[in-house]
Amino acid sequence: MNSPETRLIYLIALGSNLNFEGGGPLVILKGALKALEVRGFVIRECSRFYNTPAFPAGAGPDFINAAAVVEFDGTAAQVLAGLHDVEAETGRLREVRWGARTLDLDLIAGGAAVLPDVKTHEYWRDLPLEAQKTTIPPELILPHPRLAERAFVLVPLLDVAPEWCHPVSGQSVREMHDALSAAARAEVVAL
Ligand code: PH2
Ligand code: MG
Ligand code: MG
Repeated sequence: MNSPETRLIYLIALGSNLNFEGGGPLVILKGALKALEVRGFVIRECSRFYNTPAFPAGAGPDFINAAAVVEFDGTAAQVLAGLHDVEAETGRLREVRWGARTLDLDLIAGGAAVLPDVKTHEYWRDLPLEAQKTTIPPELILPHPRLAERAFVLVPLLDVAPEWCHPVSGQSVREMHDALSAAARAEVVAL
């Protein structure tokens, strides 16, 4: 079972770059936060909303991204199931990897947990970009293996969890954010 000081606090990244039932990405993300609350997630902090260019470049319309610190009385697998349910409610089809999506809820971290283990985490973290396009991890990897590379995750996270420390690298969100290029950070623009 989770221990209160670690596994009950989860970091979640939210993204959207398509409309759903007439609502744009901002409406979708706000609706997703409400839907998470209905499912028992306690939203401790939510970042500002940011306009971000799609990754990889040219992959589709700009995203709106945000990040939240949530409390949940359950395991990472249960959190992930809840995120997938909310995605499905919001019209999310399981589509092309990195393609456009109505709602993307990514589990970024669960306290200081490393899943499934440090060696496997490092394997996925160090996988070259080309291989990432064709291979998807068969199991949940936490923290999110691409966390340190993504301005559209780290800039919002800096709003809500600047002191959270990556359990493998030892770097804080602030340190990972500051290590991004100025150009990458500048692409993430608060609404
Ligand atoms: N999510 C992706 C792929 N590309 N690009 C941006 N800017 N924001 C995202 O949330 C995002 C992305 C796959 O999860
Ligand atoms: Mg994503
Ligand atoms: Mg996702």
